[in-house]
Amino acid sequence: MKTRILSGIRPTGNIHIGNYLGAICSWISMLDTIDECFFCIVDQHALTTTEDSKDLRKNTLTIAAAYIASGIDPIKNNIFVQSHVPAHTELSWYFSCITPMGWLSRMTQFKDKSSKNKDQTMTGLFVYPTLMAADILAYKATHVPVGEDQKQHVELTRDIAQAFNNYVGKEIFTLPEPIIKKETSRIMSLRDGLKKMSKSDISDYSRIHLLDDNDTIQLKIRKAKTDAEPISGIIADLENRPEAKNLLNLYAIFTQNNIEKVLKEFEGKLFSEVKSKLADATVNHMEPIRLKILELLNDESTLIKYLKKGAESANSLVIPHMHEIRQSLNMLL
Ligand code: AQP
Repeated sequence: MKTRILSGIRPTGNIHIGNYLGAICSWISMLDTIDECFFCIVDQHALTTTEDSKDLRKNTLTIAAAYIASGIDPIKNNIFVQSHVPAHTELSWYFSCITPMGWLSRMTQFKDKSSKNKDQTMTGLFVYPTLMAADILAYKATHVPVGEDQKQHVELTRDIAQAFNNYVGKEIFTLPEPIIKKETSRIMSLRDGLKKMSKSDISDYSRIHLLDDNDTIQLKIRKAKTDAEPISGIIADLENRPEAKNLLNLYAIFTQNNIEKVLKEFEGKLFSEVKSKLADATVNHMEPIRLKILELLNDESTLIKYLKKGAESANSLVIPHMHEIRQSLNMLL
């Protein structure tokens, strides 16, 4: 069977190294082994947090530039904007008609994001997982690379696919497999090692943005929360030191080492030394990507051309799938 991946990032706020390592790098590691890759900028999902809509156009272009600058070739692969492919919202409606509300109420992300003001929580946030299921299943994607936080939504996508197949009495969808890379699946906040790095965290110092310049990266890492203990060479000792674990894990990723080797390098040393070396390694890795993003953003028309080409390929793949889906629902064609 042909392998196909579909994944995406919401164009909300500032894209950060959690998105880069947890999503984009994991996509890049699969480019040679997967037959077809579709990378989406999920602008309709961004509308679930309405405060982000004023910068939607700018953020959409920035995410597209980030994909390309990180190493995704827009000619060989398909980079496109969700709203340029109408099948996503159409299929999402069909799914919302066969998805029990109980399934959606159990989603951790919905519970977290709606807990502050239940009465003012928008319907879009509640049905977000049916749109995500449509994003994946419209393409009949076989694999979905995501960070740990999205695992529950991919599991729900599998349940929705199975429920739809049962409803129409036909194997329309195969169940997609989540792919979660252990080391990069959960990059933590620089201010709180128990919280994931996130675009919506109110503190800019909690994350490193892909557009942060070198001095800002150095400053954010210098200010990152740590403890006063020297580093022990034993992995198990990191379990109660989440901030230390996160910084050492980032150093291991950016220097392409394993955590055991990193612990040996810093055994008995203080965090000032880790931070200084981590800042240099982060700048070395991220600077060329930032410069490339800025260059791409300077040539908007080329960027838009890539996105239109991606949407054409996406539409030509999903149009026959949608025909088959409508037929399975006994709609008049
Ligand atoms: N901290 C993280 N570590 C590893 N992977 C992460 N991802 C997000 N944060 C981390 C992965 O990035 C992809 C796209 O995320 P998204 O923008 O679509 O939604 P998100 O998960 O809600 O991202 P943020 O940054 O946390 O945004 P806000 O704060 O707006 O909710 C996904 O594959 C995700 O796993």
